[in-house]
Parts: sequence; structure tokens; C-alpha cells
Amino acid sequence: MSSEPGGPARGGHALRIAVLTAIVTLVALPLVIWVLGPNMPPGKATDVAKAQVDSNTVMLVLMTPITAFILVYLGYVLVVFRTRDDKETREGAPIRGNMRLQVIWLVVTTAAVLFLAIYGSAVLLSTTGAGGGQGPKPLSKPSSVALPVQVIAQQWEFTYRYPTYGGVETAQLEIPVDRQIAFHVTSLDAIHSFWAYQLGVKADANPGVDNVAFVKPKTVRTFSIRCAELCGLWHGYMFDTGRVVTDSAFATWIAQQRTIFREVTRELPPYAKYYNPQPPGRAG
Ligand SMILES: [Cu+2]
Repeated sequence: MSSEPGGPARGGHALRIAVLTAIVTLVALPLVIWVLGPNMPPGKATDVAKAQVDSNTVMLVLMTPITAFILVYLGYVLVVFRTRDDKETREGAPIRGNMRLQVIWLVVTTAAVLFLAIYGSAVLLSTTGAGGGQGPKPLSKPSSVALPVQVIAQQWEFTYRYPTYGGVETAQLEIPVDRQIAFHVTSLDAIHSFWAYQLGVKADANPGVDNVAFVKPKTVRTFSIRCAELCGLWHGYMFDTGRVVTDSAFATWIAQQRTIFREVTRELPPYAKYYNPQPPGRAG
């Protein structure tokens, strides 16, 4: 064991770094779990949004000791191993072929990745369903019956169709609070993406595809909707504000929409999982 002039033996450095890492981790962990974690995006307005906040917190907790080690190590070498004699600047000994370091690195990173894969799969397959689009046959389904709402994207707006309310198609999105919702996301032209940030929902909107995403809103509130897939000239203009409302407010609103759009609804094609409109300029 060699020793640096004016410092401890090599094992002494490792011990110091380990102790400092442990101290920084112990100080940071409560802050991560109780302060930073609960304030992570996208907030807790829905069941799937809350699950995303929890998952972000778990990943942050897992990252905390690793980040603490990296920062402590960086700080330690900057202070302790900095050469004081600028005439004697030289590179340190390489650590290639250090079996112990390699094994520790492989074990730690493999364990972290495997844990996240198993944890992620378990959360995804729990009873809440998933706010990400799962395609036409979702693997992760909620246990309760869902209210279907079709999201139809086109250049450059979203419209919303309610198959259980006479197939009315509305310009605004309203959903009732504390009800399981099944979004059926599709597109009439280019590829788009339905991103309802505060709901924790983001689902690709592709022509010819019925992309299903589940959500259960917990509070009455507004939420922002944006297209999250570059879809042409006015992509940046493709936004909307949705509303989570009480059951009775929803009943009133949807009845109004059915009255307002009665004539339009008659002209619409019957409700389908997706639509394939004729391209413009072609005979029908
Ligand atoms: Cu778009």
C-alpha cells in the first residue's frame, strides 16, 4: 500500500470517501423523499399522474447515493489529490484491469436496472391502468368500467367524441371527476400526440390506430392539452384547455353539447375506433 505525501494510505482515502458519501446520502434522502419527491411533475391530480410522481421519487431515491458518491468523489479528488507543485504535473496511475472495481460496478448497475425493470412492470400492471397509450389492446387495464372518450387529432386541432352520449363530437374536452376514463386516441391525417400534462396522460395519435390510455381524475380542475409530436406548420398552435368537472356539471354540459351539435352529429360518420377520410382531391 503506497501513501501520498501528507495523506492517509489508499485504503484510508476509500474509507473517507465512503463515510462522506454515507453522510451526504443520509442528509439528502429525507429531502428527496419528503420535499423534492412529492413536488415532482406531473402532480397528483389523477391516479396515473400520482403513480408517475411516485415512480419519479423512487428513481430519485435510487439515484441519490450514486449522485452523492460522484459529487463526493469529485470534490475529494479536487481537494486532496490536487498537485501543489505545478512543475511536477503528471497523470495518476491508470486503474485498468481492477477486478474489484469492475465487479462492484457491474453488480451495482445491474441490480439498479433490474430493480427498476421489475418495479416498473409491477406498477404498470397494477389495477390503475396506464396513462401512456397502450395501443388497441391494452395490457394494463383498470378494474372499474371506464367512460370512453375519443380524442381525434388532425392538423391542427383536437376534437372529442363521446360514443356513450349519442356519438357527439365536441370542440372542448370535459370529463367527470372520480370516474375511470378510457381515452381512445386517433388521428385523421399526420401523426400527433395527445398530451394532457396534469392528467399524466400522453398517447400517440396515429391515423388508422385506436390508442387507448386510462386515467381517473381525483380533483375538479383545468388541465393543459398539447400536441407532443411535430405534425406540421401549426404544431405549436395545437393546444387546448380541458376541464375535470363534477358529475352533475358534466351531465349538464354533455346534454348542452348534444343539443348544440345535433345537426352536425347527424352528418358525422358513425362512431368507429378510427376513421380513414378520403385524401383531398380524390373522388369519393
Ligand atoms: Cu399535432
